Amino acid sequence: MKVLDASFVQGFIRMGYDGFLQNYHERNGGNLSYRIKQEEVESVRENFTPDKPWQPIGTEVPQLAGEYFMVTGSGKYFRNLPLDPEANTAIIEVDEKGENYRIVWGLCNGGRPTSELPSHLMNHEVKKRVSNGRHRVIYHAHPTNVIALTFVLPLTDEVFTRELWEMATECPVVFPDGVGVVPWMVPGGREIAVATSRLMEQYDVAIWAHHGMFCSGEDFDLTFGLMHTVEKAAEILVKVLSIRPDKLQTITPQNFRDLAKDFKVTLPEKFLYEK
Ligand code: 2HA
Ligand code: ZN
Repeated sequence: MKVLDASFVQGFIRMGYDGFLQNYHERNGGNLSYRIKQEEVESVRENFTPDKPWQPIGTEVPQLAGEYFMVTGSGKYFRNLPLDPEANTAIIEVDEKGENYRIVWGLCNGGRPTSELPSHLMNHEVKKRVSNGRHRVIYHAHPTNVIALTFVLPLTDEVFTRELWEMATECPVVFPDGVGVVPWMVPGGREIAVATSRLMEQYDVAIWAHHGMFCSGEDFDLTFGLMHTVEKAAEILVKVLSIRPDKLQTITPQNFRDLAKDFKVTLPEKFLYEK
């Protein structure tokens, strides 16, 4: 099968372009990666040209040895994804040590995988383990309202989770584990990758202060939907804070406990503190 005919490739391109349409990806902002299933690798392997040099990942991901990923390209624009997927994305293979990668398809006009490859692969490694292999998608975007909130809320998991949960009844059901927050750090390297992947042990969402957000999920719909839900809650909060600094009424800790019971989710008590 041609790579572009594979449904995982079509899903990848559609998700990326949907992110552009939501204004999550100005210029070359954001990046997306998908841990390809073994049968999907086999279905497109005839197109691979594994003659490119191995390159250092910049960190170690031994639990991803031998795995293949579809990734967006460094400096590439999500806006251009559907026009030329082969120039803007790549399929990469991780070596047997989990220290190097090589491009086996794509980036046909040259280039490298996403500058955030260390964060993507370290997040994949954690999520593969804690989800028993179910999570396959890591998505980084620059959603406006989440970024705005990192200037006005304390940068703690507890405050971000609670404030976002209060903005829409669906939120604690969609991200019951909450969200983690990484203080401002230099992007692109191992240090921010380590900090983010630590949060991914507990959460499916990590917010990067003054930068953007990472989401993890099982498939393209769930992961895009998670980014969309968190950013929509952030948009409501920005509007509420803009109208008046204090809420007249909200969803209370007891409301959350009642919701958790009926919707059969566990909401950690650390987020249900008295204000
Ligand atoms: O430009 O979003 O974090 C890509 C990025 C880097
Ligand atoms: Zn970014």
